[in-house]
Amino acid sequence: MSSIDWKTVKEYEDITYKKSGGVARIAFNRPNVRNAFRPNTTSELYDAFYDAQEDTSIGVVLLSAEGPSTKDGVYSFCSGGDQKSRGHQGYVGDDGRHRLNILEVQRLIRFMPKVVIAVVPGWAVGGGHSLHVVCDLTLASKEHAIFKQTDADVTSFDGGYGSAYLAKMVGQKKAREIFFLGRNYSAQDAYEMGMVNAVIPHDDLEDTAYEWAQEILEKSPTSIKMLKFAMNLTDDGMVGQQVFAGEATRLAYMTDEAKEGRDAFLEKRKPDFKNIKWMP
Ligand code: S0N
Repeated sequence: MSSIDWKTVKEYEDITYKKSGGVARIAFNRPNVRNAFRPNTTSELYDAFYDAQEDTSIGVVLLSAEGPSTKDGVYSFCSGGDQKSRGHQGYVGDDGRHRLNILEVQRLIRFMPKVVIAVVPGWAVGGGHSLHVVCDLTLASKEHAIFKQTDADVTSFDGGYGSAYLAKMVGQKKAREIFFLGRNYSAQDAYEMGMVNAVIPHDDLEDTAYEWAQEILEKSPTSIKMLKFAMNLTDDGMVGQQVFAGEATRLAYMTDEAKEGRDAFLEKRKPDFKNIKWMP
C-alpha cells in the first residue's frame, strides 16, 4: 500500500524504477521466485542506481520489492542469487558469461553520495540479506519481514559486507549465529539485534520509508554525504579514504586558492598564494 505519486523512470524486465519528490524507488520485480536476482537483475539494478546517483534532484533511494507472489501471496524483499541461473563457475547471464556483479551493486550502494534505505516487505535471504546490510538504513514489515542467511546451505557465501560488516552491526557472536545456523528472524528480532532501524506495520511501510526520506531531504546534502563517507571510512580501508578524500578535494575546488592554482597553470605563470591565509 502506498499513497505516493510515483512516476516510472524507465521500464525494466526484473525491477521497477520510479521517482517522486527527491526520492528514487528501485524495486525487485520477480516476486514468484521470492525476488531472486539473476545477472540481468543485477545489471538493471546497477543501471538504476547509477541513474539515481547522477540525478541531482535525488537525495534518497529506497531499495524495495514488488509483490506479493501471485502463486501463494508471500511477500519478499530478495532471496539472493537465482539458483537456477547458477552454473559451474557462478551466475550465468543470457550471453553465457559468469558474473559476480551483485558485488558491484553493493559497492554502488555503499559509495553513492546519497542515502539508501532498504524497505523490506518480506523475505530477506542470502544475497538479499546482504543487500539490506549494505544499505544505510533498514525498515521492515512487522507482519511479513523475515531475515535469514542461507549462504552456508547453498555454498554461495558473501565474505564481504554481508558477513564481516554485519558482524560490526550486530556483534560477532550474533553474526556467527545468523550464518552458522541459518535460522529465521522476525523484524522485531532484527530490530533488537541492531540491523533494522524500525519495525513498521506492513500497510504503512512504504509511506513511512518515504517520510524518513523526506526528513533526510531537509538536511544539508554535503553534510549527509560527508557523514555517510566518514562512517564508511573506518571499515573501507584505503578505498574508504579515497572516497572521503575525493569529496574533500571537491570542496577544496570551491576555494579561491584552487581557482588561483588552476588559473596560474592555464595562464602559464607561477601561482600566487600570498593573499591566502594559513588558517588554524
Ligand atoms: C527465500 C525462502 C526462504 C522462501 O521460502 P518459501 O517461502 O518456502 O518459498 P519457496 O517455496 O522456497 O520458494 C518459492 C519459489 O521461489 C523460488 N526461489 C526462491 N528463492 C530462490 C532463489 N534464490 N533462486 C531461485 N529460485 C528461488 C523457489 O524455487 C520456488 O519456485 P517454484 O514455485 O517454482 O517451486 C526460500 O525460497 C529459500 O531459501 N530460497 C533460497 C535462498 C538462497 O539460498 N539464496 C542464495 C544465497 N546465496 C546468495 O544469494 C549469494 C549471493 C551472491 O550472488 C554473492 C554474494 C557475494 C559474493 C559472491 C556472490 C555470488 O555471486 O555468488
